[in-house]
This record gives sequence, C-alpha cells and structure tokens, in this order.
Amino acid sequence: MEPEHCRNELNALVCDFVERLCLKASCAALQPPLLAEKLPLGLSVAAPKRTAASLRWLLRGERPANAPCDPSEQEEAGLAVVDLCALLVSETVLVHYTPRPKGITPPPIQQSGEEAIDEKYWKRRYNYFARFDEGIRMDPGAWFEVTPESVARHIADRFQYDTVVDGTCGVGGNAIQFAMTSRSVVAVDTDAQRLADARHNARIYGVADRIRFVHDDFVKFADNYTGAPVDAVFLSPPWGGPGHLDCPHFSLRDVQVPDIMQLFAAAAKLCPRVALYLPRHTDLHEVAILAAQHGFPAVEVEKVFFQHPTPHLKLVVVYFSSDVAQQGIPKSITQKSVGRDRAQRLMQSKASVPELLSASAAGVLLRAVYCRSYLGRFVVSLALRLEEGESVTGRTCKAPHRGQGQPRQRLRSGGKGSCSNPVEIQRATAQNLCEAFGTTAVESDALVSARELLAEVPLTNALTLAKNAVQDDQGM
Ligand code: MGP
Repeated sequence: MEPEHCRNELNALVCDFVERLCLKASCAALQPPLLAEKLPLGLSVAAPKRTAASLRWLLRGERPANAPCDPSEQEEAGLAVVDLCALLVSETVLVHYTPRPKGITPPPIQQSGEEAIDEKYWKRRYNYFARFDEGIRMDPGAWFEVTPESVARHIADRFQYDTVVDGTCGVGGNAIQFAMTSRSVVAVDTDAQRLADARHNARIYGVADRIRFVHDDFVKFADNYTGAPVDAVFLSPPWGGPGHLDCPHFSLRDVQVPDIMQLFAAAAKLCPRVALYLPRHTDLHEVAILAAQHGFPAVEVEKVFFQHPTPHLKLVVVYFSSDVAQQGIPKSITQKSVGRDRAQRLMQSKASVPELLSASAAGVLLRAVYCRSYLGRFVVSLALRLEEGESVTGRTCKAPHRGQGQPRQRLRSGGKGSCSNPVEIQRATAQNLCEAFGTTAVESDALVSARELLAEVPLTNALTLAKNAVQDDQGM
C-alpha cells in the first residue's frame, strides 16, 4: 500500500474511533453508567434518563448528526426518564477445578499465517474446556470469546428446558453444556467453520446428537423459525475483542456487527425467556432500557465471580423473563465448585489472600499475572524487586546468588528478610516504586502513587520471571 494511502486509512480509522468515543461520552454524560460492581446483592431499581436523540442511537443505531460532548448541551435538549426497571442482583462465585497436567506447556507453534495464541488464554485452556486435551478445536477469536466451562455449566444448570436455542454458538462452549441439562438444543452461528468446530467439540463431550447445528444469522433464523416451541434463548454476542476492557464502560452499541439490540429483539420475539451474556462493565441503564422496551418490568442481573486467585467479578448474565418479577429477592451469594474432583475443589476454595501470599513466589507470580489485579500487581512488583536483590521495608531481601548452570533458588515471599503481610508489601513496593520513578510522594500518599505507578509494571517481564520461577519449583 502507498504510504499516502496508508496514512489516510490510519487517519480515517483514528477519526472514526474518536467520533465513536465522543458519541459514547455524550450519551454517557446524561447519567453516569450503572455498573454491576456498584450494585449490591438484592433489589435495585434502574431509572435511566435519556434524550430522544440518544435513545434513537441506542435502540435504532441512528447516530445524532452532531454529537454534542458538552453535558450542559444535552441537558438543554431535555432529559426524560425512560422507564423504571427492577434489577434483582444475584451473585455467584465459581471455582473451576479441573485436574490438569503438571508443568508449563507453551502454546503450540503456529503455522505461518495463523494468529499466535496469547499465553494468557492458553493457560486457561482447561477452564474453557476441561477435556481440552482430547482434541478440542478453537479458532483464534474463540480463545477470548468462549464461555469458560464452569460458567457454561452454571448457566445450563439454570436452563433445564425442553428446547433451548443458543443464538451465538461459536465453538460450542455453551451449547455443549445446555445439551447436558436440556432435552434438545439448537445452536445457530453465521460462521460455518465455528459450527463445524462446535460439532466436533460436542462429539468429544458425547452430546452432538442432542444439538441441531444451524448455519444462519440468528435474526433471520428467528424470523423463519417454525419448529417446536422454544423455552429459552441464550445470547453471547461478541463484545469487540479483549480491547472492550480498555473503555470505562461497555455500551450495547459498542459492537456494530452483530447488532446486539437486534439480536435481542429477535430472541424476545421467539420466546419469553432470554439470557444475555455481557461484560462486567456493561452500562446496566442500557440493559434496563432494553428490558423496558420489550415489556420486562424486572430482570435478574447475575454477577459471576471467579474465586481464584482472589474473588473477582468476571462477567454478568442478564436473565429477561416474566418469572423474574415473581421470584424472591436474592439474599445470599451462591458458591459453586465446578469440575471433576469435588474433594480437591473444596480444598482449593479455602485458600485466602494471606495464604496465597505465603505460597512460593512462583505461584503468587502466576496468579498475579493472571489476575492483573490491584494486589496482583503489587506482588509482581515486589517479586521483581526481590529478584533484583533490592531492599523492601528497609531490610535487604537478597535473591540467592546463582552460578552459571546451577538451578535457581526458589523465592519465598514469607521467608527471612521478606515480608508476608499484604499491607507491608504494598507499602514497601510503593516506596520502592516511588524511588524508582523519582517521585517524592510522602508515606501516606505512597499507596495512591503506587496504584498509578503499578500500571507501568511490564507484565511481560513478570511473565518471564514467573515461568523461570515455576521451572525452578519443578526442579526442586
Ligand atoms: P474479559 O472480560 O475479556 O476478561 O473476559 P479477561 O480476558 O478474563 O480479562 P481479565 O482482566 O479478567 O484477565 C471474561 C470472559 O468473558 C471470558 O472468559 C469469556 O468467556 C468472555 N468473553 C470475553 N470476550 C472478549 C468476549 C466476547 O467478545 N464475547 C463474549 N460473548 N464473551 C466474551
């Protein structure tokens, strides 16, 4: 491509991106987004406010000609409460326990032209499919989109019907689990190769004969459907790739193809029960508008947490059905272990943060790299410091010297000269980082500064370190 052409294309891309962000900002400015993390267990009521223009944008995808970014302009345009919607907020904590081979297997070398599998996803392969090693097939996109088996099983436990339609089947993560709890499953997808992979994967799980695979666009499929009455539709649309987490909140309008609003409308026409699988930072005001538009006065918002490495919100499943208004208000958190070996699962779920911290540095590092969490980053940083033999909390934590060709020593975060108290670790790390970055933050500000500074810790370094440390672990 000519450089000039290339520049123009890049420019157009950037302009489009900025325009969409402005549009989103202008609509969000009407009211702060309502995020699942802010909603406590129990009953909440959403009262979304919108202007006519932003409603047209949300419901019909009609972009306002000039998207004003100044909230005061929006206010002048006149805000109206769209409708009220009761949100029954439930919380489910899942522990996925699957026995897995010991040791680290690097992602397979890709053929030229194929996209490499990100290590983060590769490590989660048994979470996606416990029977991964029996020949599960996934295309590059499926690695970040597929529903983890624990979540799929949990949703299927709630979906015990005669006929369930999975409108966005992908490589079959959900359809396979639905086939284990429901009499028959119709799995629809626009991508023929993914459907073929889904059928192959369903054979591995022994449920292929209970799934009818349909190569079609779900909206068209729903329009022309003439089969047995459908009891429930499940929709897990694309969210725009892993980058969806870069925005502070997710709008149902963030994905243009397929149009989530259209998918939902088609599903709601097909049957009175729809579940929508959405990112954890979805603006639930939009969900409330969608519900109200289709005549659901109440929805259940299920916050799905993963227990390990520390409990963290992973995603939300929204259940739209007339049953929701009849059901009781959730009062307690559901804890579920999903996997093959129950005894070990229960043991695992007992681990608490201090216990995790006193485990070998390798384990901590791996978890930290996995969870990308606040605490995780502190630990990564601490471990990097330890590795370099630098001081934490004023004491010297020398990593043992290693001669050429000799096995590396195992690092222990609870050993002599190191600290195992999380607050101490955070404070020490903060101080070290402040020094390293040349800031002059006083002690009381150190944690705040560290929070910002830790965003800079290169996780790739930590990953390499973690791998080395694990190899050491295994060598001992
Ligand atoms: P995530 O929100 O991308 O977080 O995916 P991730 O990668 O776990 O990041 P981290 O910061 O928590 O480490 C959370 C889960 O949502 C994944 O396991 C998938 O099941 C699902 N998921 C992720 N994406 C990007 C999509 C998507 O585009 N569509 C659908 N339907 N599910 C997705």
